[in-house]
Amino acid sequence: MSQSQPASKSQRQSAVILGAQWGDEGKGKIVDVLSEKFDVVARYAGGHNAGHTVIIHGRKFVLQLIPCGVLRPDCKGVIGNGVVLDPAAFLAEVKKLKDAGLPVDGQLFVSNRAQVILPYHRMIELAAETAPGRTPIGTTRRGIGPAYEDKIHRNGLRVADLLNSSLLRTHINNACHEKNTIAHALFGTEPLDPRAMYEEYVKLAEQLAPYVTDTAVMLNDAIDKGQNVMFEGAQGALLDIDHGTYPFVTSSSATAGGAVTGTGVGPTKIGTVIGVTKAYVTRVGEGPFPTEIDGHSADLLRARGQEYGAVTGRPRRCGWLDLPLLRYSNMINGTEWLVVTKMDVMDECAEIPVCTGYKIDGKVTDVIPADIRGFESIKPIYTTLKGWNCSTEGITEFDKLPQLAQDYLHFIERESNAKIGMVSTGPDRIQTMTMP
Ligand code: 2SA
Ligand code: MG
Repeated sequence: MSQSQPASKSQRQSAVILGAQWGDEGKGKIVDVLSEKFDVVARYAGGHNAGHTVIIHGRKFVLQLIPCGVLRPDCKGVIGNGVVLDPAAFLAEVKKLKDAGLPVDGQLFVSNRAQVILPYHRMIELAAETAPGRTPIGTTRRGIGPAYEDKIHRNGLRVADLLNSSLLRTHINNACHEKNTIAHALFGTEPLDPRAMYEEYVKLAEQLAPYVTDTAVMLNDAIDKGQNVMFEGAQGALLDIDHGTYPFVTSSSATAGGAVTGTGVGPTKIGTVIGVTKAYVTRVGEGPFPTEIDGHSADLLRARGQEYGAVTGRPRRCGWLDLPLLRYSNMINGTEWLVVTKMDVMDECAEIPVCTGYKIDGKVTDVIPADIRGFESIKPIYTTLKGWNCSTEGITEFDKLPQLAQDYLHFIERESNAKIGMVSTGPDRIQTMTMP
């Protein structure tokens, strides 16, 4: 294993931490563990479609929108401009944290330039996902895609605009007119009432206002003062709108580049990139998955790993580790460090196949197809490693892992072009090891 560790406070380094696969790699827990070394944690993409589960001393927290850093009293949380914010979901999450006794006020900040999700975004997504003739993506139905559509179409409502009541009224009136007409014509959807929507959102705006600030200024000031900022990714690299398995992706920049555009901090100020990968792979929603398995092995991984959507409760599809995709993810993100999670979930696997390459049309290749048809013709090439067949749960030192588990990690490190900095052996904060 590598000699040094991922960004420590003494190195004065900011870092992007993101999912290297299709999301649900266990980023929430890792962000929480690493946030001890950071002064600020900032979300830069996605919205309340993310489900970050953190277990602290047996107590479970599921955060969808708020960065995991707020679970540490001395760490600030920022929702950057690249996020799409549902004000009602945000305030409900704030309430949940306050009810759990966590101090949120004065510690949590929302970008004035973040885009707002409104009820018609959900209405349109729901209608489109279920409309005959459309390919369903298997979205979380939170209105994420339609909110980003409006942003790129220069038709969105930003948090700063939400706080301006006359602008809000005009925006809601115009948008409802347009969206109601389109949704009714295309999908026969019942219209939404703009007046009721305005009344609701003007109240939400009032409650949101104390959290709103220019977070780009705040983050740059923090870094200039020598503080460490962690940029917390949502979803995963393979769900990125540009680099993922399009069209079966989310609508934001889940890769490292999104940290720059989604917060207003330039790339020269970000020190490193940490990718989080499971010891196997899962995916929720539709789309290609070359190493997907079913039957007993899939059931075992799903049951041991509790592989169900944190937001929607959907069972996640399971498969073996896909090294061509991990190498691709490491390349597009410039990943320096890997964190391998859920090692303990593999404890009962007698054998562990790992995909080391692809065969497409009879040719061995490491190229990731750009199109879905290309993905469908992949025949994964597997190397089968021996399982360790004993419990690794809660082990916190690399040397105490069974030799075969150490071999598995060495294999991943050698084949993935990134250094393993940390390994997780259970859901709790303390079930984590840093490499020697
Ligand atoms: P969307 O709602 O527009 O972002 O959906 C588009 C695709 O992105 C996938 N997606 C996710 N994949 C894994 N985890 C996510 N978060 C939740 C979780 C999901 C859940 O942590 O478990 O609870 O189901 C997430 N969010 C979006 C989605 O499945 C679509 O394939
Ligand atoms: Mg998740």
